[in-house]
Amino acid sequence: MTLDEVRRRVEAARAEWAQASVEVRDLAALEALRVRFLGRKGVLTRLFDGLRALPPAERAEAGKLLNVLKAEITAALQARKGELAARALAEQAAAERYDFTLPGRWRPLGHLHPLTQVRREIEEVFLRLGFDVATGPEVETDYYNFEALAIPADHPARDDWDSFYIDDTRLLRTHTSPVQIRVMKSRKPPVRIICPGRCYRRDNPDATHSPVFHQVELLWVEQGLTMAHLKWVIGEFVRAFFGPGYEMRISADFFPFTEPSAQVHIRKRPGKWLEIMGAGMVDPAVLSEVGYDPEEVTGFAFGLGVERMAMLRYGVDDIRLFYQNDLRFLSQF
Ligand code: 2NL
Repeated sequence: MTLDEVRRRVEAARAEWAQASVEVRDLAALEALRVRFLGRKGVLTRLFDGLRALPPAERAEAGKLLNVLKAEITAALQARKGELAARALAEQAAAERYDFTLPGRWRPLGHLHPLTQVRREIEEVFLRLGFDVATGPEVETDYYNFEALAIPADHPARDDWDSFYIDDTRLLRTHTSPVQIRVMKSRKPPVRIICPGRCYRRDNPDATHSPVFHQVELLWVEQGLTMAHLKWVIGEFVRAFFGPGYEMRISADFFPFTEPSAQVHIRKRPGKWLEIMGAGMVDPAVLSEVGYDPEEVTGFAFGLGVERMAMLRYGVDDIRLFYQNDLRFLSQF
């Protein structure tokens, strides 16, 4: 080995580097190039190893040449690495850029069932009027569901509440009136309550009947209450729930637990009369049964169907729609 030979090899290595380095497109390729030239078995390492074959007098000169090339390559690698890293970052930023003007992805949002919405609305009307909400069991006894309400076992009126019996004495309540019986038996007058809840009757389902349905009953017992108070409360409800501009009509009806009994219709002129509830003055026999003195206090009650209120409010013509859980129907509320 001679100094001239070292010069030729250094020039060859420089040319090889110049050509290879322009082809580098990414950091991985750059690293491969670094290993190829500066690695343990790299081009330069082999050249440095070759110095040992030179006469000592020429080693320093040859070593300088190699060190210059090594410095060139090291500097070039450093510069190129910076360039490629900056470019990679810019490409990543461009790929991940957010477009804040794009519309968001639609997420279905749940809401309360229309019957729950209507029930709560009815509750709020009466809560504002000073009534408390009372609830009770859906599995009731004969006594609370019928007898305390003056509907004895052999009474033909029981047929009006054709019921689901569990055994000889227990049944699914056919109305929420038993809740009122329970409350009256546990409190002294005055009593001002509403009793919302699920009820059951053995009806074949059709557009206006469902074996499961919901009621809100109201009860006010106090000294000196008359039909005039009943009419006032119902009028307040009609205005709050249906809005202003309704006429109200009260006519005679019959329920075993009220005397007199009434049915209530409303209409918006021009329009037809719509029945919204049954009502009446609590029968003295019912007051006595719960331990109240009918000479001391009077009371009135009414019962309305939540489904019926929802149907009137929203123009729904088939009660079964509330129980089919079809989102095409439910999502409209
Ligand atoms: C209707 C009729 C009504 C009552 C419910 C009642 C409860 C007690 C005493 C007296 Cl504890 N009455 N409730 C009174 C009249 C009518 O409901 O057709 N509802 C849908």
